[in-house]
Amino acid sequence: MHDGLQEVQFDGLVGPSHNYAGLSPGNLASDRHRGVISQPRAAALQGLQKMRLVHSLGVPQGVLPPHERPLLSALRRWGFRGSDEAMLSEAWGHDGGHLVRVASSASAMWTANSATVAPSCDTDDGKVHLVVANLLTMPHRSLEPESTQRILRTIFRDPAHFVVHDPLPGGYLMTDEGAANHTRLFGTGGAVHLFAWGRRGSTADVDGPRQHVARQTEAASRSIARLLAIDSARALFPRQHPSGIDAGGFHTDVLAVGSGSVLLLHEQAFVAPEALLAELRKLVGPEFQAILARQEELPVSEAVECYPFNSQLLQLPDGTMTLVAPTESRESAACRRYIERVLASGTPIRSVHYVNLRQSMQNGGGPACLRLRVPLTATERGCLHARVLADESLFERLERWVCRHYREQIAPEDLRDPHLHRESMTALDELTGILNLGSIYEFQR
Ligand code: SUG
Repeated sequence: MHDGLQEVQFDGLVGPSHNYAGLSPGNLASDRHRGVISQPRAAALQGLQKMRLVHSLGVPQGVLPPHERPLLSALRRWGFRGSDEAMLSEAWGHDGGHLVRVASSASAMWTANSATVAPSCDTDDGKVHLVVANLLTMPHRSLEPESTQRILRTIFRDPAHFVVHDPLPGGYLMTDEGAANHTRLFGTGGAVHLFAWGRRGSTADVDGPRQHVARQTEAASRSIARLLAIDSARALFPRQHPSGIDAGGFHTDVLAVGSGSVLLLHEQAFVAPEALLAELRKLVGPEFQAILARQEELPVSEAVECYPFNSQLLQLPDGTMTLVAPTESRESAACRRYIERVLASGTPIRSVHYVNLRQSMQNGGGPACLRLRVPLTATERGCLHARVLADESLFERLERWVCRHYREQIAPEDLRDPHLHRESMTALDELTGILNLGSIYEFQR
């Protein structure tokens, strides 16, 4: 990276309503843990622990606030009336409580899905561009973009440096899951952006996944590349492998991760991986290195279960890179061996840190899902609004805040409890003060 450009990791704080509702078909962990009792306090502390680690490695760490949940305004727009309590209780009686579960998910924690980002050095107007993801495929996630947009427009509000684009219109044609399907690589040849997609969107797919839904369309990926205002010669649009999606690789970042001139991938991440890697070598430069895991070395089912490719790949101040990987990928012999092979293969990746994110992992969200990468120059970092760049004292304040407000456990039927909503609003109200965000929530207006 150049010009003082540094990638800031913006992690989503786990919200007070973190629970396991089995809302994401095609995400095998979400399905498997449906109805399990969750531990919101432990979940939020695990997330903060990871942020602390990243910050201690010398990598800039940012935080993004949870969204308001349950989102009572959604219940109101679905036609429920009366006091908050009456509405929750009436909605709970419909469809076995499904609408309340949809309105209660803390899924905004997975900020890799909040937006797609291009750094100012890659865009034609020299500004950082962010496109808010519409997240239209999963109903609970489709409730996020409105708040995400408000939050990102608050933090990245300086028009001299930042452009925050609206989520894409166009419904089923334009379904978009944000940076989870985007990778920026960089080498002596310059920057290259990969925008992966799982279904075409504009035409029927006969060759798509058979069991699970493909969440990102090619039409959406191409729109995002246009909006980001990057050189079209530097954008590639590989297709996610349909068998990878059917195996549970619902986002590209479940089966691949890249940064700088390195790409780690499973052979079922993309269709025709060899052709893609040859193209990347041409564009990124001769230093480009890919470590491809074959099915024999690491079965895709194990990669989906243990998430080694959902590691964060971080550039360290000393010029080397490190992997922040979930502990699950150390517990699996095949994943651990793959990571050892990565460390021994002569790339700049020299170390691995295993982190316990069990609470998020059980919903299909690993280290890479929990962060949005935003490469910023020193000037741009100085122009961020609000206190979202973390340091030790912010971590301490946030940990105390979590311990004060978060429940230890949430069982499925707790979601009907109106106290949970009130407790969450009290917590979020205090958080906007800690992060100096102003009144970003509907309930504060
Ligand atoms: O969209 N899980 C999220 C996980 C997102 C992971 N993100 C990335 N791969 N970047 C999802 O499927 C589960 C919620 C529940 O079932 O309660 C959920 O939304």
